[in-house]
Amino acid sequence: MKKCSIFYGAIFFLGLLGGTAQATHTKFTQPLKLPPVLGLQPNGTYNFSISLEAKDADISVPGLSSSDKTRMWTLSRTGLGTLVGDFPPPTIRVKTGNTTQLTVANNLNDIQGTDPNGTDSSGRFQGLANGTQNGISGDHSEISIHHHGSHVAPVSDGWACGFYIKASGTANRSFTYTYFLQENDAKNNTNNERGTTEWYHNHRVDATGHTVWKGLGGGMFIIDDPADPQLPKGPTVDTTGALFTGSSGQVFAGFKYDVSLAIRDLQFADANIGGTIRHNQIPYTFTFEGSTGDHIMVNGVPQPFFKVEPTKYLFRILVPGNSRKYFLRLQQLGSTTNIAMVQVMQDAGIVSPVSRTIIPIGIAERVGIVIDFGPFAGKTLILQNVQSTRDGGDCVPGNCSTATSEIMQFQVGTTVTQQENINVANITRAVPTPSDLTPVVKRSFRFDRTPAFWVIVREDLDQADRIMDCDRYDSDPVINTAEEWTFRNPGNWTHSIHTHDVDQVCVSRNGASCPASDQFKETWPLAPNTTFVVRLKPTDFTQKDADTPAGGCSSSQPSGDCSNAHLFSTTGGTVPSAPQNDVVSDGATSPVPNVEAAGGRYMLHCHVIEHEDTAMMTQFRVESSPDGTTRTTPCSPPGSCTQ
Ligand SMILES: [Cu+2]
Repeated sequence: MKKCSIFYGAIFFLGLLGGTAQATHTKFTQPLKLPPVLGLQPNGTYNFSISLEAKDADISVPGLSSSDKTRMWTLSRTGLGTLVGDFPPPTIRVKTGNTTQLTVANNLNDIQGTDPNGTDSSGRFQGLANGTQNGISGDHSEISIHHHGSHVAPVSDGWACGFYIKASGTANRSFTYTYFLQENDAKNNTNNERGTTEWYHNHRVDATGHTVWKGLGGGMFIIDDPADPQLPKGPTVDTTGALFTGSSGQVFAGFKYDVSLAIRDLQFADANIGGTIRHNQIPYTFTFEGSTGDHIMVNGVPQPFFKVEPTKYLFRILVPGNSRKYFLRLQQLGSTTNIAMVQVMQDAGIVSPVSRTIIPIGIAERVGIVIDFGPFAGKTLILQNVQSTRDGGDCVPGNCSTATSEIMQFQVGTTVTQQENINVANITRAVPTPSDLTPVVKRSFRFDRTPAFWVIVREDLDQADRIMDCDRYDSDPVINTAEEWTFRNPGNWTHSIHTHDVDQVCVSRNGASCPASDQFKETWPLAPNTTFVVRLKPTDFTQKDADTPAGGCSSSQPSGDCSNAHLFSTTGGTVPSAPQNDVVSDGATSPVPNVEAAGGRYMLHCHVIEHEDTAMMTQFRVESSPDGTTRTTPCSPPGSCTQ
């Protein structure tokens, strides 16, 4: 097992030459743009490809001193052939129940040439290809793409510790992920995943922060749910929102009344790239509490305006940034009356509608909301970030500036292109209840911090602080067996707690019943002094072949290569004496893995990226039976295996 000393602090990839840019740009001066959409293919197996390339992003930051383009990491449509890449990355619309493959290629070095900070033969500025984070050595240009919210075989889960897609060499330059888009959630008889708003992002252990900051996070929407006809859709549009006719040069961007809003922040500054000072760059500054910027971007546009029609829109809102949380509120310009936003999607899928006026949304959470602009023809509405309602503890430097208090503007027109007879009140989609999942095992996790790490502690095991270790798994749920997990945050920082592979049903929050808006999720807003209790039932297996080999993560791994994976040292905490026992609800016990046991496969972690990068992750291995056995082949389709 590799050990590595770690230090934390502000590490800049690029020389930060100028002061940070002032957020003085005039808001609501640029139109919202829509990400390109992959997914026009007919029914059948969908195969999509995207390419990681360091390219200029089509970002214009009014008020900054130059027209220099912002160099980002883009997950671009393949064959784009231009200097400008896709930011945000393309939205992928996948049909529920249809096996879908996503091939991701890492072309960072191919695009950048041999000098990561030089210019290539086309004279393009390079930079950002490599670089390290947190002072950890190793190649941080390799990536692993997690389909967030998916129910998927481990090998396609985007493991943080392996199966890396590499930027150099000849091996492992691309990886094809397979998504079955099937799931049994106890109240969905189709066995297909519910329609919802999911997304995809890099998950490379230790070093995800700089890549998320640079742009690696796009939407992945599960469509063709039985409830879809009751949601706004409208005619097809291009990336400007104009009607899509398929003419040359137009890029398909989904549907007029079904709109993706990726809300994130960035900080712009001058930077030295290849010996040349370039403005409008985004050097990443690691901040232990969570990195933030003072510009709010929606789909890559700072505080945009969006021309809408006086009808109903579905907005799929995701927060693919590093750490900033938002408190969404909608008001008409000049009014203090809150306008209702009807939530029809939680993380795990379409649910019966819940009318809301304030919607807190943290990193990696998603909501689908329907806004009826019908009563506001000719008016102007503002989507605000109501910072005064924050739930304490997460107001970090840069997080409370006025520049971040308004997100975007809606300019409501007076005509409707396509009348739709939408009544979201007709959506009646039950979610599983706690009584559907009687737990056999209970586990409790405390999300805490030490001077050098954010940690996850199995409180029921009386563990000392535990540091994420790729070689270790801390929990061993059994297939088709319900468990109850408690997430407790005794600290003063808000976490976003994400469990891979399996959706969870809320049992209680701080001992009370769960809010109607937070019933069925996989990313939980764990505010300070908050305890969530959830239930879950895994239906996928860890594959034995994909386990970390006994003795440590090594290049002998058959399907991937985790030789460059950094394994956190345990210097930040102590390890418990083994074996310990899980507390089983009937009073019996079952053995849990030793800390040095073979590796796990699914992640439970905080999605504040800087917390995740400083060890706030734990692994669980889904076993075939209580004796600890695992399958050697994927369960295909998920949920169809019984052992
Ligand atoms: Cu956290």
